[in-house]
Amino acid sequence: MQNSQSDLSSNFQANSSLNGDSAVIRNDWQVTEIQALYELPMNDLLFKAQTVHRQYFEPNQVQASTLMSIKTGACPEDCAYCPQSGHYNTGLSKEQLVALEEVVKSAQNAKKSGATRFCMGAAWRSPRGKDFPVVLEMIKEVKAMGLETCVTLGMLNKEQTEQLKEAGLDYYNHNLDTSAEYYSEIITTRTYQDRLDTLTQVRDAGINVCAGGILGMGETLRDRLSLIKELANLPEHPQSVPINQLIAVKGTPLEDIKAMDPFEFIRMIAVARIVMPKSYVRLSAGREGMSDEMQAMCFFAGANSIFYGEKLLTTENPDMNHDLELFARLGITPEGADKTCISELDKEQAQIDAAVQASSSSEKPLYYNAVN
Ligand code: SAM
Ligand code: DTB
Ligand code: SF4
Repeated sequence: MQNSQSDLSSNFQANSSLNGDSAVIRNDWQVTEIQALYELPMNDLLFKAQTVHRQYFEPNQVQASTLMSIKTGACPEDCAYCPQSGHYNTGLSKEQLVALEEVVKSAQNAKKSGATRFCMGAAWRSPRGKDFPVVLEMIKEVKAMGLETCVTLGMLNKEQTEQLKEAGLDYYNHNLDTSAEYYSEIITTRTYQDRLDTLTQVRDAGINVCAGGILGMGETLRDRLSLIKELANLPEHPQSVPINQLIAVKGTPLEDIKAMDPFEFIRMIAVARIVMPKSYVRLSAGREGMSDEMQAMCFFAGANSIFYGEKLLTTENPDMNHDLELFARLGITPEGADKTCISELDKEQAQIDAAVQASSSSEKPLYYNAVN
């Protein structure tokens, strides 16, 4: 049956009243309120999220952070999702802290490729004595290159937090990961309160907080909403909120978990955007398993940051050319990227494409042919 003119006009009014909402910064969200947002018809939810997004952000820009694992594997914690936990056999070998020069080289490449932030991750419960001063050096060197710095090193004490601040650290990543209620199903070697305590320390030291979680670990909708509530009700909203989709890694207790419904994921991005209007919401792990269309919907729902580069810490991420192509198809520009570097990359790629084209059309192959 067709809508009458009056149905259409009352629908229009409902939508216009959403448009009139001003995005007030609140830290007293109830799960029921977040649920009411989550359950809106998809078009209303996306419209509301996009409306809020446009009050604080340039709508067609996405920030890009590149990750590097500076110490991989053999972590003493038992996080059920994590390929780096020493409790599970995921085929990763234990590695030492990487050398400073390697970090500098990777950060230079990240900058050249258009990243504005370089995030260094260590598989630690908390930083260790002899390695910590080296991490401080890494932060100083990367910052001196004109990149924003982020590290994720596990739990911190006050002295370590202050040293990180002194070294010039911009962001500390420390995720709540799931709801307080579901936490003990996922991790038994630390508590939710431990996580909150480190976040308090980081915030009090004046370092930007990067805190988010993982969706798709077998949690209920209520757990997901409760995670968003915890983040939104911190004394200050985290400046950066990574929303990861579980990468089910073989050997971890969550290896057989089925991928979640993409629309449920997109809805969670939208509610995160609405309840934390000024925070960067990062579409984080799991993009390799998402279609371009799903990622585009996440950007429309208010995600405005990604991890950029072929690798996350130990798992795959879309390759950079694919991301740049997707951005171009969507009219998105990487926020603050060094444009001369990106156009150099484009030129290099064009030269490679031309050479491949020439070799396939000429009689003399450009490359050694192993068959003959
Ligand atoms: N050890 C530090 C810690 O736990 O804070 C830093 C590294 S840890 C790998 C950083 C974050 O990566 C975790 O908090 C989790 O949110 C995310 N993560 C780890 N494994 C993941 C997976 N398989 N899928 C999605 N996200 C994952
Ligand atoms: C975050 O929230 N996601 C990133 C980053 N912070 C450190 C890590 C994702 C890790 C995915 C699994 C891996 O590559 O080992
Ligand atoms: Fe260790 Fe962090 Fe992985 Fe947990 S998430 S096992 S703390 S590296």
